[in-house]
Amino acid sequence: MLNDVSSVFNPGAARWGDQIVLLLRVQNRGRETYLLPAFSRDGIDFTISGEPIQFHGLEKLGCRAYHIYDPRITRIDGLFYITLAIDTDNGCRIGLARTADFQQYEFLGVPLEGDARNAVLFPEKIGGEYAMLYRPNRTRLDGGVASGSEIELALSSDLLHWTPCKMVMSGRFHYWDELIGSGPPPVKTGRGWLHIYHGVATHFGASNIYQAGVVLLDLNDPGKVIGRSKYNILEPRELYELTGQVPNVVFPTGLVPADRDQDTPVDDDTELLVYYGAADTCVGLATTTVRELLDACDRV
Ligand code: BMA
Repeated sequence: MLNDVSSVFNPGAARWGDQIVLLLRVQNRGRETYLLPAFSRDGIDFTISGEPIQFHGLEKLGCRAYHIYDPRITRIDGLFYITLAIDTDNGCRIGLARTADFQQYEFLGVPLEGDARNAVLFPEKIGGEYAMLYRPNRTRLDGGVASGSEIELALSSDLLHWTPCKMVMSGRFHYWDELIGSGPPPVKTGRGWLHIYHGVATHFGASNIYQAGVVLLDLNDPGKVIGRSKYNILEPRELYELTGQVPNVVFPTGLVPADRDQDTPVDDDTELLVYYGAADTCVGLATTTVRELLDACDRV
């Protein structure tokens, strides 16, 4: 059991039977990082399960994992796939894990080479292949962490071996989304794959501002952007978003359609629960609808 926790943020989210599961990123006062599952029937009151997750097979990483964090969860064929960021001596790596029951977790490996973060899986094969969005880290924030301004697409026939495919979208310099990275996994709608991403404005002296926006990707070609919000859809305004371990941060990582069976496709009226890290200190919940997000995706 973890005692004296300093911060709980950036959770992955999934619907599991009649419950919503969050995989919480938890830090203690040693600034060690743990992932802990939490369960809820209404998506608001969560019960945190006692023990931090242990990944079986983590030796496949081939080096020491200092922190495993920012999980994103995608259900594929009844199993839950978890994409992870892993801090190692060689920089940040994407990790891929799997669970059937949120009790046993199997580490499957590192799907792509190189320094990268913010990987998310699409929930089904597209054109015969599994698809993943990820963000190579080719930039470094002033005095800070490795980051990047391009989201890319990788494809796989078996979920284990991945091939980089193409650059999907870039940051817009001087505006709200200069550096970018995927948020929660994409959601299939009648008009395209709806995908929330985060953008960082780096041109303010005192602090970087982490915000969220939305992009629409072609249903049959997820590397093709067909709409993108000009403005952010969520920005730090509340005190718990403005101050904390890292100020001025909203960082969405979990999205669950409200009140529905997980196998029912969403429609425009579907309400969405968006879980996000606030100031790298706590978890926020924002609600919206598919229609509201589609409307925010200006044509490009
Ligand atoms: C990003 C990641 C996130 C973090 C965010 C704000 O680069 O490290 O885990 O929430 O910065 O600090």
